[in-house]
Amino acid sequence: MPKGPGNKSCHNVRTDCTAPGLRQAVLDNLYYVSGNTPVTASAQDWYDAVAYCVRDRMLKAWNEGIERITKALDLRAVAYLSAEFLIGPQLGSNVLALGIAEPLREALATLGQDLDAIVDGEHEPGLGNGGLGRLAACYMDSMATLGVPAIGYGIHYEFGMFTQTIRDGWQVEMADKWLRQGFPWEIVQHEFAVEVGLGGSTETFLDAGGRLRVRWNPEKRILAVPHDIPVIGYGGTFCNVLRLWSAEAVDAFDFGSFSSGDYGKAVEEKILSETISKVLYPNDEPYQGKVLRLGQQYFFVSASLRDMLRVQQMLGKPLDTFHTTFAIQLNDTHPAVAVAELMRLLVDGHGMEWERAWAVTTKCFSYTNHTLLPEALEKWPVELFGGLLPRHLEIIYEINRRFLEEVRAAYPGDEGLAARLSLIDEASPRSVRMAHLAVVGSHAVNGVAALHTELLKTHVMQDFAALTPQKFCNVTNGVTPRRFLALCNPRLAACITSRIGPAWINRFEEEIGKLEAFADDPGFQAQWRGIKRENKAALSALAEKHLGVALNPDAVFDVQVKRVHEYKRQHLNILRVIALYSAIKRDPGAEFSPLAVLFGGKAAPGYFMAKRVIKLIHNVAQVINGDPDVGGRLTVAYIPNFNVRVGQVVYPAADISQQISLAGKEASGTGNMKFGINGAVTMGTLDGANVEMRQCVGEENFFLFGLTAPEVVEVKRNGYDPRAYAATDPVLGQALDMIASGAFSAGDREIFRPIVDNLLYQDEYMVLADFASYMHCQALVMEACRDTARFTRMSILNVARLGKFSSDRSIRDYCRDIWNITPELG
Ligand code: OAK
Repeated sequence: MPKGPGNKSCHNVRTDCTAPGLRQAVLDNLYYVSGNTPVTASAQDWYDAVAYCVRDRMLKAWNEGIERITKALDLRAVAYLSAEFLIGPQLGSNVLALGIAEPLREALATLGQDLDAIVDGEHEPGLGNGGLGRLAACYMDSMATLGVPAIGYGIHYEFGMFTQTIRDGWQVEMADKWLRQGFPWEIVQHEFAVEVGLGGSTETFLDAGGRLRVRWNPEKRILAVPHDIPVIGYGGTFCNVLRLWSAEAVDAFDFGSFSSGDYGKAVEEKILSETISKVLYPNDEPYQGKVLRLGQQYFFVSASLRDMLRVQQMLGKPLDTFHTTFAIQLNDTHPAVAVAELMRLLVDGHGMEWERAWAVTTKCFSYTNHTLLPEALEKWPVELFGGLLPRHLEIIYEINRRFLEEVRAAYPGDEGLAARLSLIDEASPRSVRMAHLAVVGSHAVNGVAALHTELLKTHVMQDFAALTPQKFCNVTNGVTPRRFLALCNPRLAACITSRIGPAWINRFEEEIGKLEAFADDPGFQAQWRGIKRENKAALSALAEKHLGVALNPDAVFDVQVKRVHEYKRQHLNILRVIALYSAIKRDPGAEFSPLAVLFGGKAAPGYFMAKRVIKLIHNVAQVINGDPDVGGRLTVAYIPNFNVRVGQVVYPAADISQQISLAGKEASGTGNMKFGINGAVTMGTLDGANVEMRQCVGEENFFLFGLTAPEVVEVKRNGYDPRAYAATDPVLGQALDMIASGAFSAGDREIFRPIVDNLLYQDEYMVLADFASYMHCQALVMEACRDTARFTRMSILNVARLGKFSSDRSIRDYCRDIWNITPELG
């Protein structure tokens, strides 16, 4: 018998989905892709072999998808432009989409391998910071599931989001080398690489027809190389592509320098060019001076638009119908320079008249805003912008000139209005307002939750909304029920399916409500609680392994996982924990139902206050977890390196979801939805999508506290004085005193002074104002948790009534209200 992957001939080794066929395919890959046998294979080899086996089975739908976009003349595809796609681990979700989990599990078992262990071992690509990037990935999933032709365009960062480790309670960042072991899901498409210019100058010239034209002579050119990742819809028949660009040198090697002995200079060009896609910027930091970031944005936007124009030309369609081929969605302002770039490509590159080019451009683009925080609105100093993109600055000036002419015609004499609407902020240093460019260049602008859209229209973009009210609309965010329920919570998924059938997986909004009929069924309730307990035990095992902290699966799991930011108010949460601890200390014998308070999330590396809050949480955890008076009834843990993979273990285990941002600050939130569809009950403010979630689940199934957005404005207008709250609320005063006096820092009164002082003397996010209401709410939560049947009913109803928050619904909204596209699969 010949040595090899086995002696059975298998002609369909790349397509067969039976257990024997999959077994053969895995062995084949092991042998021919990584040069191994089951005896020599490492865990990574097994992963690769399984991943390639699964990828093979996606390629039929993949090739049909590419043909669909490049052949159909009457098809409009979405081009989703986003600087971040936080796609998470790929193996499990692709197996789910193809429906091959069971035969694959069986096949691997015959080889002594465990599918779940292989899935769990995947190192995820961290190509996003948080909400915005993960939303883009959920939308890619939904577009593929609904049959909406789409290409996601983004950046193939060499280093994604940093890995967070904790040393002595402090966050320490480590580089994320996600590509070190290769990434089996991507296909590099060198033939579609394009050159992108940067810097240099512009000149005018007369073309053959005697027209004055402008030419940009870039100082530098960088090669953009596409890396394609298939995004397959649930059911496995429809596949879209995520195309991520990496930067390479046009000439990787300068032989002139090499032959004259300057070896360093010979590769200098390569190193400089590659820096463009080197690293993902952590958000929550000021934008000043980040010329590389603007370079990144332009780099991927230019390559993507040129890719789309290539498709347009391949289809043989005239350029002035470009908008009928692509609906281009700007995911926040990071890709907003696309407005100027498309104008440049059409006007300078193809000689189109300005007015025609502008009509095409505005019909193509639409813009989603994802933040109300003024510091997160991108502005680029004119000097920096013009240095890197001289032609684009000229184009933006011309767009602005024409736009302000219209404004002045509509509102004669109102120079204040013109200044407020201008694409250029004239305050020193003069800067380009990217949100204004995005609004002016788009036919639709949306916020991501009803409250957020309302606040955009009445505050942040008030003048634009008055000028062009028809442009503004709301599309409330959603999350994919495939990854965030079916995949991450298989026990609950099976339980739901056993009662209402499996259609909820791709018809969540329509089907999940059927669960409501079982909300009071004692048998179903017991099953529901049993599953939650098993999920808590799984999370406990993880905490035990990584943190050495034992979590009691019979405790209420109360969880806040998200980026650490003052507006999200992790410090309000820890003040609550301190107050509960004080109550136990005051009367250790009193009844206290076991409570595990869990945190997780990364702080931007340069965000001083957020990093100190992480340290405070750790120090408080150490004191409480080690106090014999507490006796394990209250436990605090910080789950390190929160990412998609960790989220998939955390969401299913939560009883209570903490969504406690100051009203008016969180655009939507999506973690709130992920917790909710896994049966956690929200303790939250009327902020972002919480408002709509509460409407859906019913106010009796949501723990509300805190000021409303209008009250926040009102209290601030009257002169907010946080010290007054500390002085009049003894529980709050004591919690602050404990931190200040060093009770959680071995007597060190300095380490947390910045937090306490900030709360007492500034408190921009009104932690102290909401504290009493939060504590009152906490008492109601504890009371509800003690009534098992009541709480289980609340949990079931949260799942049953959150159908709206499927990203499938969001994508249908975009299709109907913004893109004018009909999903092919319903
Ligand atoms: C990141 C950088 C700049 C602007 C916004 C963000 C961002 O991540 N925003 C978040 O987007 C999510 C998806 O829409 C929302 O759910 C979050 O509320 C919002 O903070």
